[in-house]
Amino acid sequence: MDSYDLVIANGVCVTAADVAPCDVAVKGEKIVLLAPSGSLAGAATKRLIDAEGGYVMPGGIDCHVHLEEPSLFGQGSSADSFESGTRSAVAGGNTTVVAFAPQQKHLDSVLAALADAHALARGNCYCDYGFHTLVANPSPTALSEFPRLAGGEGVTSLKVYMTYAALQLRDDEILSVLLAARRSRLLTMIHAENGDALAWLTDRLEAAHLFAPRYHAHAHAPALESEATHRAIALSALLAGTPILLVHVSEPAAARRIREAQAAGQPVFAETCPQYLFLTRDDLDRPGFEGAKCVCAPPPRTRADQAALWRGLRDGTFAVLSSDHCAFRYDDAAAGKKTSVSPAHPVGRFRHIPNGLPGVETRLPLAFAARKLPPTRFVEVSSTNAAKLYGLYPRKGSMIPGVSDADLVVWYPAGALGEFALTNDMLHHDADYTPYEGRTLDNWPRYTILRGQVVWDRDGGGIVGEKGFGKFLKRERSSLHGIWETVEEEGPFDLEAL
Ligand code: DUC
Ligand code: ZN
Repeated sequence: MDSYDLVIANGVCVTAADVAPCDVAVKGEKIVLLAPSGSLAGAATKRLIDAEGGYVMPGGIDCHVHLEEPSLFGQGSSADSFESGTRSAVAGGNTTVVAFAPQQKHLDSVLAALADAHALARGNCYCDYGFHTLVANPSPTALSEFPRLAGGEGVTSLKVYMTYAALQLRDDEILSVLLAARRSRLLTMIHAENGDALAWLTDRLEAAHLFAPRYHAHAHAPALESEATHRAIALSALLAGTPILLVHVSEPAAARRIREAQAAGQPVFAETCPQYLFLTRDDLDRPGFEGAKCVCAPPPRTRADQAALWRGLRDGTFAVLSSDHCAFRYDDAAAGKKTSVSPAHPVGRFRHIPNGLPGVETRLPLAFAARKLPPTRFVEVSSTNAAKLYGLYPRKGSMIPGVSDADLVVWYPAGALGEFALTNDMLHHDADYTPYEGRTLDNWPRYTILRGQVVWDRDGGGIVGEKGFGKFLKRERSSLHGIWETVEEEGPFDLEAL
């Protein structure tokens, strides 16, 4: 019998396509064989893991995390560094994250921003990582750098914002970005909220002395998201169907518009996040200032909206379920949520509450416990589609022998943990809270394996991987649904002439 460095025996393997009891054999950093359950238990030379009937899946890929960014979303600064954020990621079953390299508005170059992000991440990560460029200033320099991003740098996606003073682009600027991105085959991620209307509403609410966290949800009205989503889709269509991905979609009208564009054959993709599936706007109305723990943008909506988003995850409207992890400490008046509290505003001013929630570690366990997706679809939206969308497939997000990295998450057998309440002290981020405190869960990643190495062993030391083992991933162009192969070359006018 051949021998293998690592064998995971007696698991139920789940990919985006299949569910089957089988053993997984690993040599070096790769999966090399899938074989009938129990057949490889004697073939491990270094380590044998008995999955005892638990699920074995490709490691989670969280393609939307904010780590160690400057202050961009109101005041305050990120609680999580690349070190603490990726530590938290592996404890939650993830083997890859894609974070942002933020260009600030006063700077010309996106390559310089990328170099800064590399300097922060290099040698500090527990899991593999890539970067999306964040374009806040589409200067001639920045646009001229796109071919290099897609080529040598391996950064094949970028994000633009339709809101936030520090980041917002006008429609003409978005068009310039989309056209340049199309030419370099970069996927454009869009935060769709109408920033001007939002600022106007915020001023009106403040003029009426409505400052508490719950008014954040009033200012970020659903109509502002659906309007901006519609506009983003129209701009993509204007440029002959240039691919876009709407990030963190929170409400059904936006989802319906996305579905309609998809049905018409437009290359429009979408993401949703756990905060829109498990929180509601009532969470912004927790006593005192506690609602600030759930302030993110867009905000959590209603129970009916949650149900619509689950439907969108099942029916394919949403390709990915990401965390949008963007952690700020709560009880921190210098850099966290409480920077917005003052003697004049004891419940803070919602406009100054840093927007964002911790969630990289809880994304998979929360979605697992919800039991609203078939296992194959769970893998597809939490790993496989992220790999395809962001040019990592099939090295990541799959279990193809000889091809896929041995990036795996092994769950406990059904019922082994019983029901338990989530508490922040179980988590490995540097935030001082989780918005999901007290939620009932019934499973957790038992092992996380990155390129053949166990990096998280819940019962055998917790974090057992090393900081710096996580590698930077150069990404290829997106391959989800062959988006660049099928992109229309002919538009209503000659794009090459623009
Ligand atoms: N929304 C958040 O809540 N945080 C970070 C960025 C964003 O768009
Ligand atoms: Zn966003």
